[in-house]
Amino acid sequence: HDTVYLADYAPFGWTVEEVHLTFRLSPDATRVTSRIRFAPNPEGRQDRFFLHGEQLKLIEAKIDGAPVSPEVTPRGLTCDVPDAPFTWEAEVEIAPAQNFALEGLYMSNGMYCTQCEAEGFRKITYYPDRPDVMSTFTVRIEGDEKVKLANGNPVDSGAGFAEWHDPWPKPAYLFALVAGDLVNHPDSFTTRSGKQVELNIWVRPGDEDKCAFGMEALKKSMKWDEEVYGREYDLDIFNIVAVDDFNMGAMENKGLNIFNSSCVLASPETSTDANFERIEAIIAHEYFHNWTGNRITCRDWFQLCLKEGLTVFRDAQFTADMRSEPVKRIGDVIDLRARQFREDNGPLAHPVRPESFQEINNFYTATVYEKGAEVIGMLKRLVGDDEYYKALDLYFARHDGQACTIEDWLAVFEEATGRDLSQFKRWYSQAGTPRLHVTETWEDGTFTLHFRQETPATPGQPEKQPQVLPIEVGLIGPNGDEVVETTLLEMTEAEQSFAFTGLGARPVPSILRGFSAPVILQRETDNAERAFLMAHDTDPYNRWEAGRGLAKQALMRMIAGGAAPDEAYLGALHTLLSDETLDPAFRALAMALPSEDDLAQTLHESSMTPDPQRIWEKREEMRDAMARWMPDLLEKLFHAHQVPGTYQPDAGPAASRALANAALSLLTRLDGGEKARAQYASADNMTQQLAALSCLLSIDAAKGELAAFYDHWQADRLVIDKWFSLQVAYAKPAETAATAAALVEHPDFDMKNPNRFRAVFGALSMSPAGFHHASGAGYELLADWLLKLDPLNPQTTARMCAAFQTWRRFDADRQAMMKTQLERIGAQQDLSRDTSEMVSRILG
Ligand code: B3K
Ligand code: ZN
Repeated sequence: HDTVYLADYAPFGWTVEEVHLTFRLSPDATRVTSRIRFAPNPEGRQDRFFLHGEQLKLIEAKIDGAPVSPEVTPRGLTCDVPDAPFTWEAEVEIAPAQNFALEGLYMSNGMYCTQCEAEGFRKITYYPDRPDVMSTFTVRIEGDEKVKLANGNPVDSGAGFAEWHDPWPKPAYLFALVAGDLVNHPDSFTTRSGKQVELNIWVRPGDEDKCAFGMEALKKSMKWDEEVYGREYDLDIFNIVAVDDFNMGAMENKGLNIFNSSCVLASPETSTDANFERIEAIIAHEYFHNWTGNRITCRDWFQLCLKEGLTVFRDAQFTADMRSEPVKRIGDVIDLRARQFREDNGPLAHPVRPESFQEINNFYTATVYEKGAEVIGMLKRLVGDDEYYKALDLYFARHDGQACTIEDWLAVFEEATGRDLSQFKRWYSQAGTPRLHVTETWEDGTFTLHFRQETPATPGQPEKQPQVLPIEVGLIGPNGDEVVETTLLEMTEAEQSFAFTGLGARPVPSILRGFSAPVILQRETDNAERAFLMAHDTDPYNRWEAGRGLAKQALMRMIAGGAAPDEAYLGALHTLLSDETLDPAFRALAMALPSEDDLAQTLHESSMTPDPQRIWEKREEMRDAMARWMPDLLEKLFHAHQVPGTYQPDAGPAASRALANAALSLLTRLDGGEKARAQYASADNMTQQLAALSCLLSIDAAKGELAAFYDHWQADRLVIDKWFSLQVAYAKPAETAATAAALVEHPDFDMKNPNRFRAVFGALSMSPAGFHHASGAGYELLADWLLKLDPLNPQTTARMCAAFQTWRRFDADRQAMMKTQLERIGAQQDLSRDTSEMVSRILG
């Protein structure tokens, strides 16, 4: 398969002035006719006129009305064209009902829908399918479906047709079309300049009662973007459509966002608090793309973080404003460490702006998204809030309507702030997680922090240069009072020291407050100091971090040294949990132990070989100890944080439920599931029901409830996804693979539906002790099913191959078994480009 390089970028030789498309819908033979006005591009002449096109049947092509015979290959066509503006017309036939890759035009439960990002438009018609080619689109849809939608504003409709016009020039990846017998949840929004916008969420009949929350989230997002970034919506209508078969979360198509139904449909009975929070965030994310992504898009796919990093950063700001800022930050750091650090420290490591790829869909990663957002956060910390918004205003003013690069983005910041960002730019080009070592000295009232940074080699990048690290630091005096408030240290050298003078006594430093840079902090410290910070730090993030450090130390000593659960940790946790002034959501987070994978990663960092089974057992032992150490407190928390009255998904009641349910999961270890069973029986919302069911599953006492749950919810596909995944997630490690293998025999298992496939196999690969069970059954089962899925849906297959990315961490037996499975996948005839690239990168 061919590799594409950033260094090879060249503009397309023609500009596109306008695009007219007509769709005559039919499941097995949809006809798409295009009329496209091309003109030679003064900024980049090319000799050969090439249009992308894949899996298309070309019926006819014309230039300025005269038939032509282009040279057609499986990747596209070339044609002789005049050296002047011309009109290209083509008719192609496609088969949406046969499209299981869910890219291009496909069908889901009888409805037509599209997914074009990154390179799916070429499966709809011949076109320069690259983000720097922008044009207005007019779309006519012909078919009997009740509802026919496309981008932009509606211009005309009648018996069997609808016409849409999108006045904003856009790249083809933002094209969308939906047609089906859908029903809508309507509303409207008046922008701050007084423009009335029609809003709709379109769903399958029967899902109408699951739209209200998403609609509120949309209106809040629209208002927030006006208030915080000064960005108004720019069309007469904004449509969201829920689709059951979808490869990812959602897609920001101009004026017509398409959502995985799991990321928009919500009701108290069927969705958990976590679902509600995620839905609110994804709706915001896709809406925010209207400015950061659509109005200003990417010049090429290497610049993906330009829109994704920034939009993730914006949706995180939104969630922090709607809910709790520290809780959002802590949750994001947990995810970053779990997914991005894992990627950055293994064979899949790549820069936030990659420099080559075979299949761009493989680069919609935690690094591009989440580390990309961290980079924006660091920039904001370095320049300060005022300068940040000044730079953003300049970005929107200067680049509106353009397809841009990271260079354009940084130039705007340099100009708005007068800073030189050339060193900062390394965050975009250097892969790998920097290690930040710190030591301290104390002399004559001066406290000095000595930092040393170092980034390990990553594939293709043996040597690393020092990066700009914004390090936020505060100092706490021995009596627990803060003596130096949060101060931003700007580290630019490989080694650098910062002194704080005039102090009366040696302080305790609180370093990397708010997780101000995505690094691994390496510092010799003891538990007394951690407990001190856990009690006194004014920075809630570092207060949590201190507790996590204590828990991690305790677990590491149990795993590596056979120690008993640390009473100092249990005592400190008891103190923190008893503090009723602390946000219950914060306390619930403090109660969660570092994940199995986090511990495996840490062991590996310290040159030890993680044993997934032992990690699992020691975490279980610690949780038993927690339950036995504080039964009265847990009982008290459980009762004090019950939420009376009608279920509300807001942050306040959700936080109470999180704490009560965290207590319940420990209490279940003591009471044989009595309280959990009672909660299950009386629950009137999915949060409480699922929490109780999980508790019962964790002690293997959920047989009756599991069957009742299925009977009750069997008609609700999103709830049944939960039913599938919980059983795998809570199986004992020796039974995880067998549980998954049994579930795929269930009549409701459908490998073609990505949500269902992920419910089973995502849960398998995210249960470390089960997936890495010494028998190798987990590896083999996953490989079997990835091989089955690849011919149908390469994107989802490739993504799930990442389960094997940590293979080199483990012992020789496990390594050999994983390598065997990776090689087995790699050897499959006609393996997709997506999966083959992933397998070869993982094998290294
Ligand atoms: N931009 C889309 C992701 C497209 C993924 C293509 N494989 C959703 C988002 O980030 O908002
Ligand atoms: Zn996005």
